[in-house]
Parts: sequence; C-alpha cells; structure tokens
Amino acid sequence: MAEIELNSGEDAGSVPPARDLPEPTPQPTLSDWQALAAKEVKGAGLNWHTPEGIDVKPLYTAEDVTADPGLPGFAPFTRGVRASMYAGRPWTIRQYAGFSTAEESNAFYRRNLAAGQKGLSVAFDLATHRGYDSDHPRVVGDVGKAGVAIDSVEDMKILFDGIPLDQMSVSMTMNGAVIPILAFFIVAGEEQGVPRAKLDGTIQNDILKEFMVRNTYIYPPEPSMRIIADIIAYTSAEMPKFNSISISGYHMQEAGATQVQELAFTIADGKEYAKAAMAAGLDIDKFAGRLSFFFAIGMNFFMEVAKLRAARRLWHRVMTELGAQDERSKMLRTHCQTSGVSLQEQDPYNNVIRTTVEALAAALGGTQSLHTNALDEAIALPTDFSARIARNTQLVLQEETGITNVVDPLGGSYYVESLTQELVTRAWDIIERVDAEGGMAKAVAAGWPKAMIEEASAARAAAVDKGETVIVGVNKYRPSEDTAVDVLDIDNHAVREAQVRRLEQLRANRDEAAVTAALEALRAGAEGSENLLSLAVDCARARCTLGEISAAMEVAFGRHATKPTPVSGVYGGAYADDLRWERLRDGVDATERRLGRKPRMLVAKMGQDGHDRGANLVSSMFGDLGFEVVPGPLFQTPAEAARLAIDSGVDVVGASSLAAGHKTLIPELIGHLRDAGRADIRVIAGGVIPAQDYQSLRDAGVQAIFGPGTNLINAAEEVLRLLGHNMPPREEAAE
Ligand code: MLC
Ligand code: 5AD
Repeated sequence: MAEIELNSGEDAGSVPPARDLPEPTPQPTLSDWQALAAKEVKGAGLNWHTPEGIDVKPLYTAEDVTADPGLPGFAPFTRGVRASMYAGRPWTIRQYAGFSTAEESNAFYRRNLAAGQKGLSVAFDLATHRGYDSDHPRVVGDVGKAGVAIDSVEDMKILFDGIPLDQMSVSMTMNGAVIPILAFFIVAGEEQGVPRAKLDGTIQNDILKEFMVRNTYIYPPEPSMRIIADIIAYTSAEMPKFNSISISGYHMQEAGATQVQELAFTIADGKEYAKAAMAAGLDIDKFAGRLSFFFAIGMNFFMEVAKLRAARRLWHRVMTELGAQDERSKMLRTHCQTSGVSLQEQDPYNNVIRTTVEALAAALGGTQSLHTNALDEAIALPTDFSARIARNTQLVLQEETGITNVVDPLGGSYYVESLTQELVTRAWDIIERVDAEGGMAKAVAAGWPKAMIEEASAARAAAVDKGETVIVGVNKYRPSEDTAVDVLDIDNHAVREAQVRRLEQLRANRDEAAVTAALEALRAGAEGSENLLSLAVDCARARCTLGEISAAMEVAFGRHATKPTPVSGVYGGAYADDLRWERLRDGVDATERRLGRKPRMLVAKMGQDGHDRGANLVSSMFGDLGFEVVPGPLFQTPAEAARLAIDSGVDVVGASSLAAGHKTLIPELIGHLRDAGRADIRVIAGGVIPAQDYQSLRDAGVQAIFGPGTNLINAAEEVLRLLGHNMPPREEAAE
C-alpha cells in the first residue's frame, strides 16, 4: 500500500529532490560485454558455425532483431496460424503407425486412441507404396514389414473398423499408389456411412520429394504431377475437410539436408504444387487452404523452432506472390515428426531424452500435429511399450508442463527472432535459384537439390565419425556394455499368406465384368484427361485391387526408374591428412596391387526399400577411398542383384537394408551367388538390422554386419580385411 500511496503522488513531499538522486550508473554497452566475455574465455572464438553455414553468436540483443514478428493468427503468421494456438486447442498427438495386417494395425490404433492419442496416421508397407498387391513376386520380403499391407477396399475397411471416419482425422502417408489408396479410403468411408464431404484427414501426396530423397514413386515425374493436380481438383470440390497434400521436408532432413535446405526445398515444392493446380485451371483460393506441410524436428533446438516460424513467413510470401487473396490460403499449417536419424541403437534410452527435446522444439515452433518417435526407432518398429513412452512424451508436455497456456512463448527472444529472419533470408536465396531454373520439378529433374542434400549428409557423417559432432553413447561416453531392448518382429511369411488368401477370396467373389470395365475406364482416363481419382473410386467400389488399379495407370504412364549417382570427395575431403584415412588408402592400394585392379564393391538395394541414404553414403565413402563402386539400382530382386554382382566382377556385395527385408532378401542373394558358383563373392550387410538377427544372417553366410551408428572408417577396415588385406588391429595403429 505504501508504494501505491507514494506513487499516487499524495506524499510527493517525501521524495528527495532530483538533484539529490545518485548519478545513474552507465549501462554497459555491447563492446563492454565483448571485452568481458573475451577476458573470460581468454580470447577464444565463441561463434558456432552451423551446418547451414550460419555463424551463431554467443549473444543476441535487440540490435539483432530487424523485423517485428507481428501477432499470432495474423499475417504473416510468424507467431502461429491461430490467435489462441494451444491455449485454445493443443496440437494433435498423431502417431504414425502400421504393420502386419489390417486387423493387427486396427487393434494397435484402438489401443493407442484409448490411451490418449488424438489423431491417426497410417504407415503402409512398401509393397502397397509401390503399387503391388501382396501376392506379387517382387515384394516377397516387404509385405507387412515397414507398414500395413493394404490390397483392396476390404483391407481398408478392416483398418478403420470401429473408428468413425467422420470424427477421427486420418493421415495417410502415401505418394506412389496415392490414387488407389485415397479411392479405398473414400469407399471405406462410404460403406461406413460417412459421405466423402465429411472425411477429415490428410494424404501425403508429395511426389517431388520422393524423386529427391524417399523413392517410393511409381510413375515418371510428369504423370505424377498430373495425379497430384487431379487429387487437388477432386478433394477441393468434394472433400472440403480433407488436406490434399502434406508437403514434406521431413525426409530431406532424414536424408541429411540442413535445416535451410529442408526449408527452402519444401516451400519450393509447395509452390510447384500450387502452380500445377493453377495450371490445371483451379482457383488458388479454392484449394490452397487445404495444402499442408510436414517437417522433421532434430536436435538443433532453437534452429528448429526458428525453422517453423520462418516456414510460415516464407509460405505467406510465396502465396501472396502467387495471387492468393484469402488469408487462409497463405497459412502454413504443419505436422512435425521428431527426427528418426537422430536416434541411435547404442545406449537406446538416450532416445527418450532426444525425442523429448525435439518434441518441445516442435511445440514451441507452433506445430499443428506431432509424431514422437519410439526409443527403438533405430532398429525396429515400435512395440506397445515403446509406443506408450513416445505418446506419453507428448501427453506430459501438454498436460504437465504448462507450455500450452502461452502462445509462441519464444516470440521476442532476440536469438529466435534473429535466427528466424536469417533462415528466411537463406532459404529465400535457394528458392530464388529454384525459380530461376523454372521451378522445383525442373530442379529435381536436374538433380542438384538431391546432390546438395547428399553432400550435406556426407559432411555430417564425417563429422560424426571423426567425433567432431558428438552423439552421446555412440561416439562419446559409450557404455562398455550394450543395452538390449525388446523389438517387434513381424512374421512376414504369415502376413503374406493371410493377404494372399484374402486376395483370392476377393477375386472369387467379385463381378469380373464390372472390374474389367472400371479398369478399362481408368486406363483410358490416364491416356486422356478425366479425373483419375474419380475413376479409381469406381474401381474401388468394384473391388479392383491396388495392384490392378496401379497397373491400369502404368499402361499409360510407364514405371519410373533411376540410377543412383553418389557424390564424391566430401567424405574423403573431410579426412584429408587424417592418419586413419591414409592407412585405409594404403590398404586399398595394397589390395589393388594384389588384385591387379581396384577392389570392386556392389552396393545393393533389394526389395521395395527405397531408403538410399545409407547406400549413397557407403558408395560415396568407398569411392573416395579408391574402390570401384557399382551403385546398384533401387528395387532389385535378390536374383537381379546377384546377376549384377557377377556381371560387374565385384569382390564384395554390401547389401543395405533399412526397411526390415534383410532376413528374407540377403539369404536369398547369397543362395543365388552360390547357385552360380560364386560363393567367393563376399556379402556384407548394413542398415537397420537388430542385434537378434545377426546370428541368422551369419548362419546364412553374411560375413560382416554393420548396424546403425557404424563408424564408416571401422567398416572400411573390416572390408579390407575380408578382401585379404592384413590390416593391423586398430589399437596398434592408433599412433
Ligand atoms: C486448431 N483448431 C482450432 C485451434 N487450433 N480452432 C480454434 N482455436 C484453436 N486454437 C481447429 C483447426 O482450425 C482445425 O479445423 C481443427 O481444429 C484441427 O486442427 P489442426 O490444427 O488442423 O490439426 P489437425 O487436424 O491435426 O491437422 C494438422 C495438419 C494435417 C493440417 C498438419 O495435414 C495433418 O494432420 N497432417 C498429418 C500428417 C502426418 O501425420 N504425416 C505422417 C508422415 S510420416 P479446420 O476446420 O480449420 O480444419 C512419414 C514417414 C515416412 O512420412 O516416411 O513413412
Ligand atoms: N510405424 C511407426 N513408425 C514408423 N516410421 C516408419 N514406419 C513406421 C511404422 N510402420 C517412422 C520412423 C521413421 C520415419 C520415416 O517414420 O520414425 O524414421
């Protein structure tokens, strides 16, 4: 009370006259701070040079903030797309999941929803992604492995059995076989009594990043872009609550992109899709409000927060330039997923900590929806146990920490505002380069965005292998004993048999004339210009299968294939003048002298697993070391890979497996080599391979196994030894 009275001036007489006040202490200036800090660290440099090329300073002040971030809910939405953000409604807890059969995945979804998950997100198996039915000979190792097998609308109905599709929003990660999957979803809704206008959800439908980094495409780029325009046209007219696309940077970061690259290429992809839909005659304000985004959130905490804020500002600018009038069209709404590659097989409980930090960054960046990875991410799909911890990470953040009560709580942070601006500027430079070359479809075809990402990936791998980038429990503080975690194992043969039986039943009970007519109409539509999704909905009603629908379009479009082109010089360059590298090069030279030619290695990718990050890295590194590397094409069968190995005269095949097909595919490869009398070709395996599978792979003849977190230098030593080079043990060579 006393102060209030004083301040009210009633007692003004007791305030000392101004001339008696002590002289105000001069405020320290920035150069005072610089001098003090320099003294503390004895002149050492404190700037942090990030992989994006940003020099982060040790201190930010008001002088670094050049733009007012505005208010949430208002353009350019830097502080969030909603005025009330999580204070009004928290982000959607949307866990990506799917495995085995539709029945098993449905049961898993129901358990998760009962335990607090808020939205669904379907992971399909690779056979489904690539447009093959489960009984197709090319997909023997893939059915039900990395996601759920869906062959027809009957499977889709089982997947959502007991889940009301007018109440639950469903995301479906599908890009290749996007037409049959969305058609099955629409008809499953219809047969559940939910008209398509009421379906709420998202389809990924983002093909450009498939050509760049994810590789689950089916058709060549041009018809693939038409498919996207057809889907946007259909959903904007018929499904007002459905997000027609989820423009994804996630996979770019997973493939090694820096945050600036992820940001720039994702926004540029979005611009390309908007332009494609406009070129197909659609009004931008009719569809743009249902374009959505998807980003990865890695361990660079503030960079990730700033990235989401920068993304919103960039999208607002792009859509304004494209002529959007409605503010909703310019709002970047996004899903985020914590980073899979940041998680490790070694010391796996650290992954819970990493995921928590990443989830917090996603929330402070203002995401609309979030998936948190499970702690066993580096080796397998989540179990009920690991999925519970992953989900609870979000529940604890939402319900225990109070972070949802204040909108954009980092707004106004000198560092975060400055970083946001810096990311906008740097990403805009790349977007302008893309524009100058005619847009993202052309840039992707030219290949430079992929090469840029692979260079960043190789540089990061070298920094980790050299220990400059620390990963706790992997390249520093490594525990002396490994911690075993229980992992989910899927009986791929049983799933495939169950699917094959259901396909037989479906084919036996349908009206073949109706099937043929619907497929013929679709084929003709693909050659013409009728809306493909609309035609596929008729196919789905007639019980055509996913493989049949995909094949009907393939007649018109063809199937796309690419040849890997690994980058060179980046990994090796990072090791210039390094003793370990020189020892390895000596080993390669000695092997070359002995063989009378360079040692040769095929880096094989078998099955429908298109994750080529590891394969590209290995090709690039062994190439830098002086091997002759044959980068095998994606999607080979074991027989094809064996043939390529023999025809190319390789000494060793490195089979890279990131999608769980290793137990089926690698033993088959070895069998084919043996049958051809070439058991001398060594086979090594690398990728996401859980320790409990090691013995069975060794029994099958695999000579070395390199799991997640492998140091490539150590792997190369092992390979040289396998090739008969007498490599001194590492300890002796340490000096
Ligand atoms: C939200 N709402 C509010 C509000 N906040 N209303 C009032 N006040 C607030 N504060 C409203 C919204 O406007 C919206 O209604 C409704 O609530 C739902 O909120 P949302 O924010 O739109 O969330 P959601 O429905 O979850 O949608 C999020 C999305 C969507 C737009 C990002 O596209 C989505 O769910 N994407 C998920 C993608 C995904 O899971 N992908 C997995 C990829 S895995 P209205 O009417 O305005 O809509 C992968 C891995 C791999 O790719 O490689 O295999
Ligand atoms: N279930 C759960 N998570 C999955 N992921 C991939 N497939 C599944 C699945 N079937 C996650 C992993 C991976 C990312 C691409 O998505 O985190 O890194």
